[in-house]
Amino acid sequence: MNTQISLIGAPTDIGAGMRGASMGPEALRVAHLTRTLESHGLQVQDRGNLTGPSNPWLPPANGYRHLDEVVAWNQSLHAAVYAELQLGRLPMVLGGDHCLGIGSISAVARHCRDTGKNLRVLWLDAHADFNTNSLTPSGNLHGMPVACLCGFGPEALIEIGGQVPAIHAKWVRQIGIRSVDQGEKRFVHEQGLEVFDMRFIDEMGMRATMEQALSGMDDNTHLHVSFDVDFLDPAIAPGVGTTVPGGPTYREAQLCMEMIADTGRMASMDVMELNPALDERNRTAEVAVDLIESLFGKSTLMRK
Ligand code: 6HN
Ligand code: MN
Ligand code: MN
Ligand code: MN
Repeated sequence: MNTQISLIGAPTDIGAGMRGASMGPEALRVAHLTRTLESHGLQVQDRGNLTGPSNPWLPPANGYRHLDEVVAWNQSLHAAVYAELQLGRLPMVLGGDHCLGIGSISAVARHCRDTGKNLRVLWLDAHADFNTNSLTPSGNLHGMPVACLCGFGPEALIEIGGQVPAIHAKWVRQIGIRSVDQGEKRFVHEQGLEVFDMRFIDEMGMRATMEQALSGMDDNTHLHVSFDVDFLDPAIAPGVGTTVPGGPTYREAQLCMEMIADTGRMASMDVMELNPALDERNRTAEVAVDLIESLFGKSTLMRK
């Protein structure tokens, strides 16, 4: 795996239904993200934070809240992530809310087109994030990034990566899903997204789930991990805006990350939706850093 990591802070809550994810990047830094990665022999460059429009906190217009601002943040993130990939580095986006997945993953998809790689996206989340402006109950764009990436969304967002759609639904595997809106559910089925929901994880266990979700990759696969911190059970991760009970436990989440690390294929990632305003003494940030450590191959005595 690439050992040259670039941290890119995207301090905004522009697509969320609650304020506070804008403080996510700093909370991850305070939880010693850089030092922790370095302790595993990784070379980390913290590129600091992107800047963009502030949150005007307006109601939806045409089914979208803050569309222009969301576009601006995602354009800037797209450029930053693409630049790091061109330098041969592994970009780690520190969100920020999950609408930023559009800028991040569209850049990864563009890089994969340039280099002839096959893209696989692992979407770790309580939510499918597959709404459109007609399906959304909230107008919040953090509920729509996967749909936008698949070509369903406002023009300015779906074309950020230069090709529409940026990705195909069949490249995506969603894990940990347990909250999907009514219309969104129909659309997920219609588009054939592969969803390993909590029911599946309950019945099959995390190991079999991850074996399936990670199957079919090869030497030419670029694996992108989009980690929405609300993937985790709220008992271990209260610091998110949209908690949903019944998520993976600490150990299940660790196993998920360890199995991703074992593939050696992860080449870019996001850490999204951490909301320090809702956290308790930064403990959700600390859990996120623990899990990121496993994602980069921290292992117990049993392995190397
Ligand atoms: N996230 N499905 C809900 C909505 O408003 O569209 C919640 C979305 C949550 C998004 O957590 O990234
Ligand atoms: Mn590359
Ligand atoms: Mn999400
Ligand atoms: Mn979520």
